[in-house]
Amino acid sequence: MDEIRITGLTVFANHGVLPEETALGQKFLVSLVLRKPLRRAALNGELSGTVNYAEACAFTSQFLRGNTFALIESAAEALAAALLERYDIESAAVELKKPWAPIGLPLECVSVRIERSWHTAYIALGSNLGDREAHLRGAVGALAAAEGCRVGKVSSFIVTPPYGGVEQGDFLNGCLELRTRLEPGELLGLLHSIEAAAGRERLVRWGPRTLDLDIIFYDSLVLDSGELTIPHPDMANRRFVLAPLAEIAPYLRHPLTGRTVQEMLHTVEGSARGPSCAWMHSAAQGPRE
Ligand code: A4P
Ligand code: MG
Repeated sequence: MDEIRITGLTVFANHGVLPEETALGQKFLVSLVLRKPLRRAALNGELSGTVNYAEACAFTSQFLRGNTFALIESAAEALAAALLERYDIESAAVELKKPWAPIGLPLECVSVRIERSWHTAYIALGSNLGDREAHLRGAVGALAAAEGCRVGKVSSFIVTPPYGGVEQGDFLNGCLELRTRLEPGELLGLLHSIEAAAGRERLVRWGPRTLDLDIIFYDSLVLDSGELTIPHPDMANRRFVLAPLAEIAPYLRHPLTGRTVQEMLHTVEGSARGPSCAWMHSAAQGPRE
């Protein structure tokens, strides 16, 4: 990925754990690496297609002077988040050097360097209790309003029979594309809080719920932490996930099997075809089969 690099911007600011650091301030040196495709701007010569580095320097300087953090880690984290929100960039690396760190020993400088990015996640939504559509729409709204999240494509919502053997009402299911600065565990925490706000109770595994939000994909990450499995381990068997996902990302590939969403959907539909497969679609969309 192309990069815009800013090196050694000097800012006098008040970050530090010691009272004299916040009271008196000291010198910081900031270096940034902002990643985004630059070819189009390069060929058009249009400043709007790139990051105006003069403006980015002014913003960075103002941000670090206008806020006070005990840790340079926190200052770098907050600055990276602010840069990702402000500019149309894929990632921001921030290095913050403290050449005058008051440690009572001579040193050249102490520094932190972090890199933060936008990620693309796909979230499956499901509800089979209460006003199902209101629960799904509420979840889309809550994700759109959440810090560090931007909702992209949203599928239509489809009515599906319950999967998993528990006798319960039909589900309304959908999928959405989410651009997010959150790490996978943080995203799961956010999904749980949105489920809780919709009155979700965990009584029966695979049982009825006002709202279920599952992470299907997160970039091409493969993760099994015990608490979180990505890609969702059962997604390839679930038409209620694959059908809406195929509407918004048919050519997305499973990072382990290499199969596209559309291919997985065809397999599930092939194996489920028969008189017992009574898939229904939302009234808004009309019958599909
Ligand atoms: N967890 C692990 N990986 C993930 C992930 N990728 N995304 C953990 C989200 N959560 C993940 O989930 C249990 C735990 O799974 C979470 O705390 C998280 O740490 P849960 O939502 O609390 O419990 P659950 O939903 O009852 O179990 P599970 O296995 O998540 O069920 P699913 O997969 O959510 O399926 N039929 C139709 N037609 N439509 C549906 O939407 N949904 C289910 C539930 C069953 N049948 C359905 C539908
Ligand atoms: Mg779940």
